Amino acid sequence: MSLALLISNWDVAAWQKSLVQLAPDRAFQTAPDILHPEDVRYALAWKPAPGLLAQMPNLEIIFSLGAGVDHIFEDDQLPDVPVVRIIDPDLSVRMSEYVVLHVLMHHRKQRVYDAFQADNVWKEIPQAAASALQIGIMGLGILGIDAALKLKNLGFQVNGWSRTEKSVEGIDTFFGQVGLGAFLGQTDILVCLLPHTPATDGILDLALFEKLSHDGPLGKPVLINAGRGGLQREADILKALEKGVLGAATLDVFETEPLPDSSPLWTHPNITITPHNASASDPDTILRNVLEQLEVHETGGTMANIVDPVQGY
Ligand code: NDP
Ligand code: OXD
Repeated sequence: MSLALLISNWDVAAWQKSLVQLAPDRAFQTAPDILHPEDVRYALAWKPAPGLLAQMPNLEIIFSLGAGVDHIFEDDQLPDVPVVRIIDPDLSVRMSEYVVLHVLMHHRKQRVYDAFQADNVWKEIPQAAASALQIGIMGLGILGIDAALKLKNLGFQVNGWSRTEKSVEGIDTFFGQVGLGAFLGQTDILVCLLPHTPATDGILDLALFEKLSHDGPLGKPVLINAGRGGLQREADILKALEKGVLGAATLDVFETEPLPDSSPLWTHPNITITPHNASASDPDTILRNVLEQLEVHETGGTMANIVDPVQGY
């Protein structure tokens, strides 16, 4: 019985090398060469080809090689086996680095200074205190809470929004549809760390941007989305920037990835783009996490981080 590495869009060779080093005694097959699907007991997946998992009759567990599981639940032939996701300090630290970097970039107006430097301009512009800025984290889960606490430590006012009620010391929390309007109204920089599910699909649209605070120290609100591309309506982001409903955006994730060459997002002066690398999955770290979970499972224990298929995250 073997493992299967089902990976698209990442460097498969790095994962194979790491798996051989960390688990030399475990046989594994790698997509697309799954020659013996009946041998596969555990699938280690990142964006597996739709329908592939259904071809494995003895599959027991699907491990997502990242925090998100939308890439697995999108498969309409998904076998009825547990899906386990990654919760690991390495993912949280990397994501918080990204969030802090981009919040500070907008707060300290770094893109303006980059433009000044290109023209040899020595000029200082007024700078608000961090404590004057309200950062709203949409998705107060494992990654959202870590980022929220780090931003709080830097002196920002931090709010968080989740599906169910949450209490996090030092953070003002809001939840559900009833809490969304008040949360947005107190947000100068919106950081989205939501999962992509049917309930959150396209949530980042013009109507939502219009509810953000428009009288904060930055003049216009800013969007940072490192959750998933399916959360955002890119035409609405462009419209919001054009109308002055948003002042700027940092986007790590896109409706179509890789972002097509023809996308107007690439050249917009107020958009910062990164290639879905806000919190990259490091093969050694992630595979260690998976192998520890397998050890628990195979010795009769209960694995952690099993995803609720009803909520889809
Ligand atoms: P969690 O499941 O720990 O947190 C998700 C949060 O979103 C929870 O607070 C949850 O609410 C909230 N949420 C979910 N659905 C809704 C809803 N309908 N309305 C309001 N709130 C909702 O996930 P993680 O923090 O580990 O990861 C979050 C996402 O980040 C991943 O799903 C993935 O898409 C993305 N990600 C992106 C990466 C990148 O490199 N760009 C890397 C890693 C992850 P509640 O607390 O009530 O359950
Ligand atoms: C993840 C990701 O979900 O890298 O972990 O996007």
